[in-house]
Amino acid sequence: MGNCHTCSAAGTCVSAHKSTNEMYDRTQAMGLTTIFDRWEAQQPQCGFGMQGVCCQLCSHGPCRITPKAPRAICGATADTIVARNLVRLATHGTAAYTHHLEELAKTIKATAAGKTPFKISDEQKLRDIAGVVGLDTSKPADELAAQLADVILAELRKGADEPLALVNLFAPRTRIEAWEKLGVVPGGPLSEVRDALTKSMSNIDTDPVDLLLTLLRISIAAGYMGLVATITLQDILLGTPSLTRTEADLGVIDPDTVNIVAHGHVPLVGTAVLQAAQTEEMQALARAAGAKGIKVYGSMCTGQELMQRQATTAGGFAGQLSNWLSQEYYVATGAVDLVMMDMNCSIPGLKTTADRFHTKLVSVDRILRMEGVEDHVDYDPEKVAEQARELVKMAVETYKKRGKDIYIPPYKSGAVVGFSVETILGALGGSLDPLLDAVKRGAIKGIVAVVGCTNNRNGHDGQGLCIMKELIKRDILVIAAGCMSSAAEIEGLMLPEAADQAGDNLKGVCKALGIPPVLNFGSCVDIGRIGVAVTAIANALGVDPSDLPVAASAPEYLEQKAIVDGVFAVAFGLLTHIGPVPPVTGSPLVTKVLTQDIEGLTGGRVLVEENPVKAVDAMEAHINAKRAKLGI
Ligand code: XCC
Repeated sequence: MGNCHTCSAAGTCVSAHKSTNEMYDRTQAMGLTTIFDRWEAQQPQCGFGMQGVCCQLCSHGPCRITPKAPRAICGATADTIVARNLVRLATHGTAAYTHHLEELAKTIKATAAGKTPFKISDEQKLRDIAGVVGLDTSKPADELAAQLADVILAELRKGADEPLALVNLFAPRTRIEAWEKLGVVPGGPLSEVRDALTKSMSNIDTDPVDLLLTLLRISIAAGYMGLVATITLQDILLGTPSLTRTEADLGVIDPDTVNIVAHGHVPLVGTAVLQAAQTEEMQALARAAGAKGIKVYGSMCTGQELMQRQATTAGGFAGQLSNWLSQEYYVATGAVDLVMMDMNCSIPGLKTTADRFHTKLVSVDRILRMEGVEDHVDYDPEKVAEQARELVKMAVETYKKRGKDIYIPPYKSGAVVGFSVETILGALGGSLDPLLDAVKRGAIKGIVAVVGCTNNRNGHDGQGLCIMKELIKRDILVIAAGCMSSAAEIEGLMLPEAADQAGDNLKGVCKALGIPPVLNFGSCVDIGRIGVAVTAIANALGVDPSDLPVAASAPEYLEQKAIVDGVFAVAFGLLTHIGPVPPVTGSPLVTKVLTQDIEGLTGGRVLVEENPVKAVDAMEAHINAKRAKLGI
């Protein structure tokens, strides 16, 4: 993987990014233990866990499946244990998505009642979607928005036996037919979560095949509600992303300002803080404290959300710092005053680093708590304007305690962000045809969504970046979302100039359109936006998504939401590369179903390949086969 990494001056190469490598050297010199050290301390990791064949559900356990003990004490096989563990992971992910969606729906209702600092920012999308779900679109925007939020909340709470209307309204017809055949058209996600959790208790559903069908069901529920509905409501409230130029990497941190980081997934508090931070009253407070002003930065997915909506929200976003694996290192610059942690992906290790400096960690979501963190400003849509001011004031107070030990790695890159179906249509003059023509004539061989988390198993962002670079070299357009977006931004792959790293054909298309070869679709929730884009392309060509020269890759998947995303992509009909190897290899049946048999049922399958070039070989072969089948 050598040439995909940039080592620090000291030669440290824990990450694909120079900035993270330098910061790791700095934490080492300080005697601070951070994530890469804790990783080392955990090696070697348990082979049973890696294969998914450890069951701890009842007090007879833990049971581990071995050739000598091929069944658990209850009689469960490796197939049952692996499938059940997988369902539990996906259930967790789906549950988390419903929290994000519910917060948004409630915020829209409060906004419609004039009780928040937000406004309905994309009225066109509101009216379009309201029309699709059957609402009377002649109503005033606020009233309509409240009704739409009620529709979504009702969908969320539907029974498991009441098919989700959103699937019926938004999924390609051919997909619905495939899912109906399998009996996996889901009901309301909360009911699906309850059923899946109940089934995966000990001795309820012990049939691995039924558990895998449950996995599909819950992932489709998450796909249409957790992803598609969430991004739709988010666009309606905060604005559909539009093209913006921004900067990324730790070098964006300004040592002379009060620095606040929005960290997590739900961009509501972050947006309110962006607005508050720009008021003269707050800026004056910062100046009185000796700072030049206040800056709000992004981290992980909340950062992607804020960055892509600068035109519709308050603006004033100061840049994206990094992704999941680098959270301790931006704190270790010594120049971050306050981190607002919303929903998931705030690691407990952050507190140790924050304590070594002056940094204040604040949870801004009622479901997030961290050992040792005492400051909670739990998001309340009706109070968020005041909460935002309180957070900015906390940051100013903390700034006063900032020490002199500051090091900001001098690296940053520009990035063009804010791609979506709407911006692509806008850039192409209102029709997908120029893009489809480029695909048909082979200038764009295919499209791969490189999405999801970052993972140290193969080096921070190393796999993801290698895969993206290799794909564009082969004239395959990349769409990124989640922590993979940060990885690409930092390494300059989201600049139009990066077209020079693409194959000649893709380079020509990018230069003609002025776009980068890696398009930023935003956060991990924005995988829903990718689903919408693939649906639009499939509809325009009159084929099923599984017929398209398209694939997905989550090369560094990490957590439970990513599992759901991956399974949703497979249900959607896509070849889905997943790395590192998910904990299924202990089950011959689950491995075979997910990597082979399922293709005959949904058209998609999981591709497991840890070598990035070989993974790209397989995705390219898949794309070529789909092209041949389409006769293009
Ligand atoms: Fe978390 Fe979304 Fe994963 Fe990154 S990408 S590690 S979930 S922040 Ni979704």
